[in-house]
Amino acid sequence: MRAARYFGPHDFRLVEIDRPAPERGEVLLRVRAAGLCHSDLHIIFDELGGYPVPAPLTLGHEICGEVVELGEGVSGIEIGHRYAVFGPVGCGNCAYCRAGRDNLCINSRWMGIARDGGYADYVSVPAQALVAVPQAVPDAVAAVATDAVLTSYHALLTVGHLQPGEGVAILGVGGLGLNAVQIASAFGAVVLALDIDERKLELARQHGAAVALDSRQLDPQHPPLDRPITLVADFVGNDQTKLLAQQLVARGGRVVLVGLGSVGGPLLGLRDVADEIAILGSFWGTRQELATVLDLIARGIIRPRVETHPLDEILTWVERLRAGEVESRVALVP
Ligand code: FEH
Ligand code: ZN
Ligand code: ZN
Repeated sequence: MRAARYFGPHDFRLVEIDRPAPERGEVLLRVRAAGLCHSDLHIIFDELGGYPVPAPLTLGHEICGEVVELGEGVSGIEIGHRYAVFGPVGCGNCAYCRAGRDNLCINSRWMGIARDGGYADYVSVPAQALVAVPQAVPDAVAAVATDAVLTSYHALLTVGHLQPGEGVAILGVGGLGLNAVQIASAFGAVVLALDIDERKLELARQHGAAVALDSRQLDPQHPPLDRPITLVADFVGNDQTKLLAQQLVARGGRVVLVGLGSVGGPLLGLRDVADEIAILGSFWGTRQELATVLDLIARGIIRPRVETHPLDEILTWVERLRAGEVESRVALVP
C-alpha cells in the first residue's frame, strides 16, 4: 500500500509498504481522509525542540476511516462503518485516563506521531480510539474534527472556561483558529479575530467574528471590542503572538496557549503577576470531547472548512501549507 513516511528531519516521502495487520485489540481501517496539520511540518522540518519522533513513521494524526478487519478480542465495532480516530488514544488505566483526561495519558502512543498514522491506504488503530462518525458528517470533515476542531473546542471550553457574553480574542485564524472563531461565537462570546493574512480575516468575518483585524495594526492597549477581552487563545504560538496575548488580555483574564510556533517565548512577569493573568497550556482534547464536536458538526453548529486532495499530492500540500498558501485545512484522500 502507499504510505507517506517520515524517515528523519527533512526526509518525508510517499513509499510502498506492506499493509499492516491489526494486532490484538486493534482494527484495520481503510483510510477515507487524513487531515494535514502544522504539527506535521514541525515534525518533518525538526521544529519540535527535540521532541522524540521515531523513524521511519507514517505521519497523519487526523484520521477518518472505514473498518475492514477486526483484530483479536475486539467487539462493539462494525465492519464497513466509518469512524473518526482519537489521536492521543489513552490506555484507559492511568490516573489521567480514569479522570477522563485521556489527552494527558502517560502511556499513550499518539497516532501519526508515535505510531503509524493515516497518510496511507490503510492504518491499524487501537479499538478504543474509534468514535463513530454521524451520517451527516463527510469523511474529510470527520478527519479534521479529530484535531483542528477538537483542539479548538478543548482550548476554549475546557481549558479556557469560555463564558457566554465575554470578549474573546483568537490569534491566528487558519486551520484551527477558524474553527475556534465558530465555536466561541456559537457559545455566545464576542470574538476579535487576529491574523496577518487578509484572506483568513475575511473568512473569520464570514464565520462569526465581530471584528477581524490585521494584528500588526492593533494597539493591544485599546482593542476594538465593546467589552474587555477576558480570554485570549493563541493558535500560532510564536514569540510575537505569545507576547501579544499577554498584552491584550484584560486584568484577571486567561491566556490559552495552543499553537507550537516557537518552543520558548516571552513571559511578562510583572503584567502576569500584578494583573493575575492565568497562562494556560492546552493540548489536543479528550475522546469524550471528540464525540461532542462530531455531534456539534452533525447539527450544523460548527462547519469546519476543509479542502480535499489526493494522497499522491501530499508533498505538494506540505510545501503549500509551509508557504502559507492554505487558507484553512487540507485533507488527503487515498
Ligand atoms: C502533534 C505533535 C506534537 C505536539 C502536538 C501535536 C498536535 O498537532 C496535536 O494536536
Ligand atoms: Zn495536529
Ligand atoms: Zn492512560
